[in-house]
Amino acid sequence: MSANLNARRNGIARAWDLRSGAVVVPAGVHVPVAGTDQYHDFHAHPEFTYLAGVQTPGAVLAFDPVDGWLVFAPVANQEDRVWVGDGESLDAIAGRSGARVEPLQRLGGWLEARRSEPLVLLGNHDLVANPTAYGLQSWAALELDVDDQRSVLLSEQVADKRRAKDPAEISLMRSAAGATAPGHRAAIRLARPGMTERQLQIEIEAEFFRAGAERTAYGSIVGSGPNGAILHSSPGQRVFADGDLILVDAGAEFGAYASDVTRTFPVAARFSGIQRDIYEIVLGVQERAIASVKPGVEYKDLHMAAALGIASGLRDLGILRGDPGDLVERDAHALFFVHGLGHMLGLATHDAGGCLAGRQPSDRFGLKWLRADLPLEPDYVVTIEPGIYFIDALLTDPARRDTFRDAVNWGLVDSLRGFGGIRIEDDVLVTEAGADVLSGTIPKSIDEIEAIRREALST
Ligand SMILES: [Mn+2]
Repeated sequence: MSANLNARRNGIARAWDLRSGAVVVPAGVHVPVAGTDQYHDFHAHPEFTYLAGVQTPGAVLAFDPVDGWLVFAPVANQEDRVWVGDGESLDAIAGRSGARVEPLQRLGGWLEARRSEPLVLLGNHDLVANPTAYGLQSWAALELDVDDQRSVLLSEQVADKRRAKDPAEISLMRSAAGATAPGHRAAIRLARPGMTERQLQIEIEAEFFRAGAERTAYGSIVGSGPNGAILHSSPGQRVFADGDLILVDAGAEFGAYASDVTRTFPVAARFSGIQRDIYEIVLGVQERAIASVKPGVEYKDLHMAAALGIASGLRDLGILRGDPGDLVERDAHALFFVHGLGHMLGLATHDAGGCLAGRQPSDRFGLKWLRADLPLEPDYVVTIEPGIYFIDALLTDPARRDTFRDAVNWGLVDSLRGFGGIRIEDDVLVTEAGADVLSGTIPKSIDEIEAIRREALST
């Protein structure tokens, strides 16, 4: 791993091509929970994790073109050792990272020696706001000149490199998806009428952790019945009823890498007629998008093809009216498919580098939540996650009802309010040949899901 990390850092240094100045990449520090003596769960800044290969709270990765790379890491004091233990030794950090490691106390001197040079600040900018947490007396006293423009440029260069995952990263992402699979299978198997969203969340996450997850990659979403139409619905005390759909969007994190998977299934042994019709539209759109993944394809074109598929499916069901191409042109499909087709995945769930530099997110209703706009290349990992939802906040908006008065069969739509939503999401590695679906072992065909539900409800 450390040889691989040295190659990664050398590649970044070549891309930066710095002739002068220095770069610091703080990991971030423990953030206190206000009003208590506890701390929020620590997440190292992804730029630090990517370049240092460790996730040490309070550490700073530093670089200058003469001395190369160096990690400054905190050394446990007596109080730390009493309450939380010794922590990882500097030698152990050096072993995992492959970089030279110095105690954090030397950071101030290292910075002072670079007082007259332009400084690039990447990673967590809390170093400036909270220098004492890194053992520095004061930021102002160091009289350093942070070059904001250069910092943005170098951060974009790191994001460029982060798009294509190297073999070590792909292996971690396979492990994350591998730990996610049993959680989703358990959800489809264990859901019962009378159970709450929260109870199902507990079963899902227990499977993630048993399968090796270090934590969940994001707050698990379990939306039953109408809650399925809330895109990020937090699992609560709602009780599953026989005719509900359950939407589960949950993923394990492994080695700091995320997985992000969604499945939707009925509480009953079978999808109802309209549930099946809409599920078939979403699944068809998702499978066609995955089949279209290959190097050179523009992600936005995949999104637009999915929008067209959803518009024509909803037109066939009599929910939308008119030519599907015109409906997409007017963003009528976005009343039901309001988010983007997916996003980059990696050290963050919505990973860095989703939009190519210079491409601005559109403010069009049908595109403003599209988080990826770039041509696909080998070793990118993206999610493919179309959905159809009946979202009260959009469907009861008088202005939208007026704009789309002729494009939508409002009588039919109003009869479907409370349906919830259907989303199907997989994690897709782009290969030379096309797509390698990292989460592909998780059931999603109607036959597979109904077979599991039938079996579950008969025992
Ligand atoms: Mn996602």
